[in-house]
Amino acid sequence: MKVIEGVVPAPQAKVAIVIARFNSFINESLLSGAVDTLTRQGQVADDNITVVRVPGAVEIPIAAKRLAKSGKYDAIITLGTVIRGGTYHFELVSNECHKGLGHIMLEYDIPIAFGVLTTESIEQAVERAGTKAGNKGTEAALSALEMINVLKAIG
Ligand code: INI
Repeated sequence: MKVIEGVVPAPQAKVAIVIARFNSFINESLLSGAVDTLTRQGQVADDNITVVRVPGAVEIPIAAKRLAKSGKYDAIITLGTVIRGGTYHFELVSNECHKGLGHIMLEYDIPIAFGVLTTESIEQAVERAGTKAGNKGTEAALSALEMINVLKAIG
């Protein structure tokens, strides 16, 4: 049996992170988790990490598309927080963001890690941004590192 799986260290990797400003007090914790994981576990050089800031989750896909199209990166990590309010807006923002990124990943053949929180409340978001339910930015960075290596291994 031949098994292909990715390891975490990717010392030569170039990674772009797209982060939304909306709900920035949560997103900055996701960014800390992602950068810490890329550098300490992934051994990615600080100079090989590019951070792109956009207004909100709706704008994440177009920035990710431009980065993917540039061919300069091995993976893209997306970070943001969409918190449900009383209206249909939550579905529009989170679905557009998720769907857009899925298309870009396949069209440009580049791993895009989805580190966008979609929660019912601010409390749930805080829990997933470095407190009791872990850090979604860390998880996204780990998945990006693994996918860089698994795609390299597949060839
Ligand atoms: N953007 C977010 O990243 N999270 C949200 O929860 C959110 N809500 O709830 O409205 C949000 N809206 C802004 C949106 O992403 C765009 O920036 C805006 O509509 C301008 O295009």
